[in-house]
Amino acid sequence: MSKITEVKAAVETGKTKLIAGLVQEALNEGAAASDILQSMIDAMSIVGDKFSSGEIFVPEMLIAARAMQKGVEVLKPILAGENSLSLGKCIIGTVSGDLHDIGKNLVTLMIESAGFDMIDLGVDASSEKFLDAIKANPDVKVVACSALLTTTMQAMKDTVAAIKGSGLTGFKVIVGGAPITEAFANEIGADGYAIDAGGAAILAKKMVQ
Ligand code: B1M
Repeated sequence: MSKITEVKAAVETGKTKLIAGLVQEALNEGAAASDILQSMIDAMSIVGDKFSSGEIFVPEMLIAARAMQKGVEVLKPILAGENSLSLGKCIIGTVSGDLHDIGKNLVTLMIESAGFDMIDLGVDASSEKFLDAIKANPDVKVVACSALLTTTMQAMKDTVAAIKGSGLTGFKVIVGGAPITEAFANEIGADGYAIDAGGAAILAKKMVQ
C-alpha cells in the first residue's frame, strides 16, 4: 500500500494517533501536499457515503473528521506557503445551525495564503455575528459564508440577505460548501461562488481587483 493510500485509509477509519506520522511519511516519500490533501477529502467522501447507507454513525464521522484535522495540521505550513502581500481583511464563518468546519478551515487557509488577513467566526455563526464582525472591521474586503447541510442553505440565504440589507458597503460576499451551487449563489444575491478552497482563494482575489 502506498503511503497516500495509507493516509486515506487512516482518515476513513479514524486513526487519529497515526495520521500525522503517515502524512509526514508520505511527504518524506515525495508525495505532493495537494495529493495528500485530496486523498483525505476522498476519504471523507467515503465516510459520508457510509453514513448515508447506515454503515457508520455520527461518532465515527466525528472521529474521521478529527483524523483529517490532524493530517491537515501537518500540511498547513506547506499549503499556506509564504505571502508578504496584503489584500485586506476577510471575515469567514460557517452559517447558523451548521457545525461542519473542515472545508471552511481549508478555505480559510487558502484565502489567507492568497494574502488576506482572516477573521474566523467559527461554526454556527449567526447573521448577527457576521454583521457585528463587519461593523467591527469597516475595512473588510470579503465576507465568506460556508454551509454543508441542505437544511442550512436557508441560513446562508438569511445571512446574505441580512448583510446585503444592512446598508454596510465596501466589501463582497462570497459563498460555498457542498450543497451550494452557482445558481443558488446568484439566487440569494451573493457576489461570488467557488466550488472548493483553491477556487475560493482565486475568487477572493478577484473580488478585490
Ligand atoms: Co455531517 N453531514 N452531519 N458531520 N458530514 C455531511 C455534510 C453529509 C453529506 C453526510 C451524508 O449524509 N452523506 C450530511 C448532509 C446531508 C445533507 O444536508 N443533504 C451530513 C449530516 C446529515 C450531518 C448531521 C445532520 C448528522 C446527524 O446528526 N444525524 C449532523 C449535523 C450537525 C450540524 O452541522 N448541525 C452532522 C455532523 C457531522 C460531524 C460533526 C460528525 C462531522 C463534522 C465535523 C467537523 O466539520 N469538524 C461531519 C462530517 C465529517 C461530515 C462529512 C462526512 C464530511 C464533511 C467534510 O469535512 N468533508 C460529510 C459528507 C461529505 O462531505 N461527503 C457530512 C471534507 C471537506 C474538505 O469538504 O466540507 O465539502 P467540504 O468543503 C469543501 C467544499 O465544500 C468547499 O471547499 C472545501 C474544500 O475544498 N467549501 C467552500 C466549503 N465551504 C466553502 C466556502 C466557500 C467556497 C468553497 O466560499 C466561501
